[in-house]
Amino acid sequence: MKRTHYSKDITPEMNGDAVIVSGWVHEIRDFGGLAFLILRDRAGLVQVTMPKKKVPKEIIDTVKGLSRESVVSIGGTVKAEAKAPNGYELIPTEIEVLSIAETPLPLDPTGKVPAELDTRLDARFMDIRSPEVTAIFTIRAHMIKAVRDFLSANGCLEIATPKIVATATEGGTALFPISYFDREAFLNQSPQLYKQMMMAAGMDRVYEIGPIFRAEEHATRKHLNEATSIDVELSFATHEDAMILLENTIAYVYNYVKEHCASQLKVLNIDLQVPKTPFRRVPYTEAVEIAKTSPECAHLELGDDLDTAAEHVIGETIGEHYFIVDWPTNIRAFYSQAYDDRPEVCKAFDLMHPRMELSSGAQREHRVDKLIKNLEDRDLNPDSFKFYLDSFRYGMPPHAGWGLGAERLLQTMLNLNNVREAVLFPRDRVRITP
Ligand code: ATP
Ligand code: AMO
Repeated sequence: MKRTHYSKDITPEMNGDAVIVSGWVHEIRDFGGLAFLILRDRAGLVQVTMPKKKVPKEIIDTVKGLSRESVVSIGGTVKAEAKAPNGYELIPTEIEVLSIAETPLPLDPTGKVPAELDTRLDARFMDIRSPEVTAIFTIRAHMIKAVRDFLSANGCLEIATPKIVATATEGGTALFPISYFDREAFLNQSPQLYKQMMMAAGMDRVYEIGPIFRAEEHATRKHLNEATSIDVELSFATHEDAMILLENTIAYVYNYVKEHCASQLKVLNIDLQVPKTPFRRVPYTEAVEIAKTSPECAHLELGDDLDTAAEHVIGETIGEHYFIVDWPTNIRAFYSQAYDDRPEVCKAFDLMHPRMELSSGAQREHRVDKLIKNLEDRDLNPDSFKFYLDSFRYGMPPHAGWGLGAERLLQTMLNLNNVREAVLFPRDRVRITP
């Protein structure tokens, strides 16, 4: 039997048509003279209705012998029925049993028996069957497509850079060392050095959507050890150009998801509000002042990095997406460019959602002598960055860019409690399977 339709593609107007659907046994209800099988596919549910008088006994017996979550194909006739979930039901004429599910199930994919996130992640293949989780990953796929469409329409070329690398780029978060023949190597923390080298290569505007690895030791609701970064780098551009592209990317993604994922948003009970652009630019000094209005952040001093508590106070005060700009030079990465007339402040920015940081970026230091000084000021050895520095010696345009965490973008858009819910198979300190 070959599937003809997904559940959502069948409508009451198809009354009388013959169709074949395939999927999982979501539920069986038996009322003696009348039995129902609710079949679930990726797109939703189909009510298969079996009045004893109208449906062959073999089919009813087969259905009654099925365990929940078994896989079947069912052929039948569409019948318009206002009381059924999508305004139609299916009266079966054929059934093929493709896989019998063992019992008991590791999880209840109907969600009627709630489970802890850890239990869900242990049986992730089953967890993803639930309509809510299917909706999250359907939206994730659309979100990534929207990013690709938008960046490519804005003249960015997609690139792929190595994930096995020789150096750190993001001080602070630790590296994962790997065994690489007889040499020291690491998993990449960011495509930072490589996307910048593409500016020297003349690629002009590039983006990459790929994995980044961070050996974060702590367990939080917003840190993963393997995350997906959406990276952009733009030549002949300033940090302001980069921020404009970033806020427009966010707005485009929200609009796209609102338009293309209405049914998934409904499953998740989300009334998606598209953030208004331009986002407010809050200078770092003002951000510190806002944070210090809370006793929890009274200890904060100018020059400190903004911790999670400060992010929360500022986020609650501003209440929508915003940028923090003009950071102290010495707490930002070496590749950020300082203002020439006030070198203690740099052209770096963070894009914030009221709940957390979504993205970091900057105008980059493209003058090699100043870049080497930046490395030395941070006790980094320029020799370790030779391959990178060389690309600045023979014609490097001014450039700017950003890195945006895909999981945090999805987490904040769908108001997910834990960033792990935005990854199929999250990696954290304790989890490397499944
Ligand atoms: P960046 O690496 O650019 O700071 P981030 O988003 O990982 O980005 P934040 O989430 O803003 O950083 O957190 C700020 C700092 O606090 C980070 O160094 C982070 O690793 C650390 N941090 C966050 N939550 C915790 C926690 N619960 N325990 C310990 N450290 C934490
Ligand atoms: P940064 O280190 O701020 O900047 O990372 C950019 C964005 O990536 C996401 N992110 C994470 N998401 C989940 N778990 C993690 N452990 C994690 N670490 C980072 C966040 C963060 O805002 N090279 C710069 C970017 C640039 O300047 O272009 C960088 O990596 O959403």
